[in-house]
Amino acid sequence: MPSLTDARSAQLYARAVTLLPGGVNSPVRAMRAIGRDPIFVDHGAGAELVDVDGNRYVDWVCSWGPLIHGHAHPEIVAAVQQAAARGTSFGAPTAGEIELAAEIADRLPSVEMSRMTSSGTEASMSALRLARAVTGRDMILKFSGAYHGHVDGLLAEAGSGLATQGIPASPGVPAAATAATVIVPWNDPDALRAATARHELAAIVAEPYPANMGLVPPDAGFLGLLREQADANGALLVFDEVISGFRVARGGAQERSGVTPDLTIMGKVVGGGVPAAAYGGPKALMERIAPAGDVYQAGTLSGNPLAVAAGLATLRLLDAGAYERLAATTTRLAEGLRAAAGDLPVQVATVPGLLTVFFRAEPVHDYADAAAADRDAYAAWCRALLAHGVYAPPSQFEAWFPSLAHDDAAIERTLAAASAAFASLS
Ligand code: KE4
Repeated sequence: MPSLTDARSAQLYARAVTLLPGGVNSPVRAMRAIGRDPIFVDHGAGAELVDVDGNRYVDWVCSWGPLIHGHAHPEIVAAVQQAAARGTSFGAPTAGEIELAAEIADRLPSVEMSRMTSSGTEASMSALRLARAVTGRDMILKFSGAYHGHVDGLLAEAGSGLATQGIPASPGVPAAATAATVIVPWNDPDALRAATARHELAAIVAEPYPANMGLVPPDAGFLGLLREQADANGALLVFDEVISGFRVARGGAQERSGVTPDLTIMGKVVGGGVPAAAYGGPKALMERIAPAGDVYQAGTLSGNPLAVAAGLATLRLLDAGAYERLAATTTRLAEGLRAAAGDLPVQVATVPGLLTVFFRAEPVHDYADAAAADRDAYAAWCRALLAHGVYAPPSQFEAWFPSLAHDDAAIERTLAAASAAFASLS
């Protein structure tokens, strides 16, 4: 197997760990889940990432989703450059923020009004604060394996038995914060019904196409059941579309599934790779947010001109054919990976614009299934892919993010590398 020259990455990593926790600014980048040190990036171009040692990779992480047009798209770069030349931040309203809110509303009819934040975590935290204010209730129901950012109350694991109060999943998270969180398994109607029968909820929050336990699509009818159970319980239904939004369809998962949430959390694509996220919903709900209403939420760089410029350019480049092309790329990749895996115990889960390769003989239906996948095999396969010039998500619990920059050549390169990597396992 070819070996990576990573001397410069190793040099940078040795210094990084003296200044940054784990040498990185976000844990998954450290590549610990695949048993190697991180690769430091020099630049990206289209579907390609080039590291500081000059190794070139077909990149299927694409910054975890924002880069739906690939790296350094000239029109997005130009938009950011032009915005920066006029000033990087004002702490005052700009016309671009109105335009971006309008583009969001045009794609997501349920989001009549939105508020921008600088991260998905902030957007999640704010949407749930609004749900609690609107309902006058505290309890939030989430699904095991789903991730909505590092919000204290949502860094929770299921307590003893199903449908009971959550327990902290990280030191530093107060038990009181997770006591208002109830966690049930994904795709489990009985557990969901038991929890909604037992608790008066402020909200049911879900990634409609969960991609933080790897991609585990909802069973037929399950999203509809979330809507029905939220209504029966008097809770809001909150879709976390940070990943699925503007990716699985022009109108995200709520368009593709036909299930409409009360509030939507957005991120990634909406900022085009510059820090930006948002939450939104009907005016009647959103006008509770300060200063229109009494629910406080704020952010120095919320709606930042550079992020707004990148987000507007990104959304406006997503023309009618974009989603067809992205779906075709995803299908081509998924079918090729299944073929390359041959008789190996591998599942390839996919929805348009997203994909996960699980090392497991049976389909993955929930987090327990995902956690039972062979992480060592995934890690070895991922390391082999890197050696063959393909940068796949360095964790079994993440998704691949196809982009419009991934052409047939990128797919062919990936499938050749995947075959070689699968072969190196057996
Ligand atoms: P941020 O705070 O990282 O911008 O967004 C949090 C978030 C919220 N909701 C969903 C569905 C998300 O996937 C995320 C963040 N996604 C991860 C990747 N699975 C970001 C990568 C990282 O943590 O470095």
